[in-house]
Amino acid sequence: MVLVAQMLELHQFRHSAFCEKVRLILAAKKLAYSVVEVTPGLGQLQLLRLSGQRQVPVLVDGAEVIADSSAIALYLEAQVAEPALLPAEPAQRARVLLLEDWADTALAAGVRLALLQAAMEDADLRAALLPVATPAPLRTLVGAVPGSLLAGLGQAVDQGGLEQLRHNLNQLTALVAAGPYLVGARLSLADLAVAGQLSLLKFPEAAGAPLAGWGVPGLADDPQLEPLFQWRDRIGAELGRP
Ligand SMILES: N[C@@H](CCC(=O)N[C@@H](CS)C(=O)NCC(=O)O)C(=O)O
Repeated sequence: MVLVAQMLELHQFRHSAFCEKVRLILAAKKLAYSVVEVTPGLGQLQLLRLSGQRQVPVLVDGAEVIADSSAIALYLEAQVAEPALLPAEPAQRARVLLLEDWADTALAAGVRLALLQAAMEDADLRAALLPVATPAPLRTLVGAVPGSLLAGLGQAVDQGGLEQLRHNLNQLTALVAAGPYLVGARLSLADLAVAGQLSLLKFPEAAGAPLAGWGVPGLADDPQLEPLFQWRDRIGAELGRP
């Protein structure tokens, strides 16, 4: 174990799939960390000074500042070997890295679309999804915007993208029916990247009230996809993050 600091620091938005991915990695490696909840706007300027960019997650390990969930995963893998989240065998490793990249890009884009559509129809959800550190007046304002005003945005919701998401979720369901992990016989970064994204389609208990247990209508309550969300819950429970 060659971490620099006694205690790692995770700069995050609570309801971010990329931050959930990093929290799952930290849990898998059994690493203690403290959380800095970033305030949208001002907090992101501080993040820019700290890390040279404005997005979360950012991990701080003493003088080491690492932005981007994939870079954080590689950093932690290099510093804390066990349990390995990247297989040593080259083809297995390649499968894991390809799936991670797919989860972070195509799956993430589909999940964002589905959540956007659900949020357009639900003012409470819009307010609940805001980063925890969002100032109360802004939270009220966002919650109060009538859904009808967002209808224009609705035009922008790409139905093809939603169809592709459903198709891909069906493929994932087939994969998790075939074995406990997406690649090989052990937990890997692929599982954690996918589980992180799924946590925005059906929020785990760890999301806290009011989002815990809430899911995107039409997906989270689809019986065909139930084994996939059960798989996500099992991965979370295995890491002590129900
Ligand atoms: N590729 C990045 C994506 C991170 C990302 O998209 N972060 C979002 C939150 S989920 C963010 O910070 N958005 C605020 C912004 O872009 O200003 C990763 O893997 O960490």
